[in-house]
Amino acid sequence: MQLYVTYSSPYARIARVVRREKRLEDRVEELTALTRTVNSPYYQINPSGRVPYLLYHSGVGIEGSQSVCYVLDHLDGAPVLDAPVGAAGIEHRRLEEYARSLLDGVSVWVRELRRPAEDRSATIIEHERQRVDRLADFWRGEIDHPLMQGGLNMPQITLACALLVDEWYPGLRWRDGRPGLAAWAGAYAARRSFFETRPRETLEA
Ligand SMILES: N[C@@H](CCC(=O)N[C@@H](CS)C(=O)NCC(=O)O)C(=O)O
Repeated sequence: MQLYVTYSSPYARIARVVRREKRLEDRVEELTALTRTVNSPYYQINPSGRVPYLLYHSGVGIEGSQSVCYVLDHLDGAPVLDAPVGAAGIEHRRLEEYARSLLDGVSVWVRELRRPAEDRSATIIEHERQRVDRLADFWRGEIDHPLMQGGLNMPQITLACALLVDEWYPGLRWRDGRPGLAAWAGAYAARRSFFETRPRETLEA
């Protein structure tokens, strides 16, 4: 079984974290994909060209961090990441979606910064900067929620991967005035699964 990733994708990092948390290193090989490149050989493997992508039994693959993590979590027959049933399941989904909203926002922002300076949109960057600021305030208010403090789950992993995009790009500046949220993220950054998937470069504005 092969998990295709890039080292700079926060979506791929979610799957890379789950692979390590579930101790699947021997069953799931982690391979880097060449994305955003004309005629990349990766397009023969996953036509969408996106990561993460998991090639599982009989050569069938699945993409997307939520779906890939679902498969990884169920491989050992002892899933721990599924949303609970009932009201707690609604809370789980509400929080995961807000974490994903932050992740989508920072991803658009950082994607813009990776373009040559003359191709960047100041409007998009400012729109996403304001979204990140609002959502960081939202998370400052929700970070003590029992689902964000208890056993590891998808809302936690998704939020940690979104916030820790500032390991690539310190310019996100969500930590300013939010020491509780910074302490929460710091605990995840120190876990083996996050440490091993930390960025290998930083990006300046
Ligand atoms: N909704 C997807 C988003 C995945 C995604 O956008 N991945 C980006 C990397 S951050 C990608 O593969 N981009 C390559 C491309 O757009 O060609 C998920 O949750 O995994």
